[in-house]
Amino acid sequence: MRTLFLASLLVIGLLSGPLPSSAQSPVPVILDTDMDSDVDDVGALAMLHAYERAGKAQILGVIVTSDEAHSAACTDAINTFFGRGNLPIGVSQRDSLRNFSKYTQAVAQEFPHKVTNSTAEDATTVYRRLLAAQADGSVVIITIGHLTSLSRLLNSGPDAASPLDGRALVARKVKRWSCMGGQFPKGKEANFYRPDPASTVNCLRKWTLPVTFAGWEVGQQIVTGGAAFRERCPQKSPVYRGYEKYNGFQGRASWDQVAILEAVEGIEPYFSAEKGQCIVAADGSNEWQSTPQTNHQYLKIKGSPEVVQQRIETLMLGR
Ligand SMILES: [Ca+2]
Repeated sequence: MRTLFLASLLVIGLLSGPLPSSAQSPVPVILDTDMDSDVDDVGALAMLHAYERAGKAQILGVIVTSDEAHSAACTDAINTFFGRGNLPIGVSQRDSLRNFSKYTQAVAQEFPHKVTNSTAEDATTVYRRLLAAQADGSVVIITIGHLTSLSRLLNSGPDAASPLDGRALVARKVKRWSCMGGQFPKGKEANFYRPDPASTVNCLRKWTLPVTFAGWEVGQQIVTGGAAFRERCPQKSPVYRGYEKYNGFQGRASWDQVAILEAVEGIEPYFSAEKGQCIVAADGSNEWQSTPQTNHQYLKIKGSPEVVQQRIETLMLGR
């Protein structure tokens, strides 16, 4: 009887195809963020923590690509708030820092953290160590800022973590890249051109694995963090304080959150993908070329932006 039962399960499993995503292993991710001028990075990091608690993502570490003085401390404070104060943080810059964020200093002052930009490890060191420790072909890199740190990773040489150079290490360990950047089919978007378009060109030239672009025009349609969000969000939260300090809950486009959604849940059910090739000029402007053989795709919203907006805000609440 038991054998029959197990055989039935096996047949059902074979007939039903792949297990639903909720039953799959958590997606191991490295988040690369410019936690400074805009607040969508706060929402994006909160989403990632919600996914981790739901068993859908495993956050390996966070790379902070910013010259803002409190960007790393703010990132660590958010991680600590969500119970992950042990997460490695690597920074792109440790001196000549500036104060220009509306929210990072307040979040850092009001919520416990251990890491600061001055004391954090170097981004390339952290990227390489995290990748070297993972299974081959497993890691999803999510960039929601400019591409200075990813470019340095690709340019890096062997170190204590791995005898492989950056390109070989990425080719060995990474599964794919989810990138908030660019404007499609053509345009000029901040993560690609400000402040480091040379790194964008370098990354796209050296990247050989699949990459999905969440372009400016997608997140622009999805406004989160407005008055309705304020009513639902606990006040003693770095997410609440971030959005409050940024613009008093007037709402903000969800450029970065779209990349998180796609990185963990995939294209469906919220998006469709256009396959081709993203061409980036030296000034960081980009345009799309339709080509049959490609590792590039960009997202389009499928259905109502309101459905995506509600999904993102629920995750930003940590649910
Ligand atoms: Ca960002």
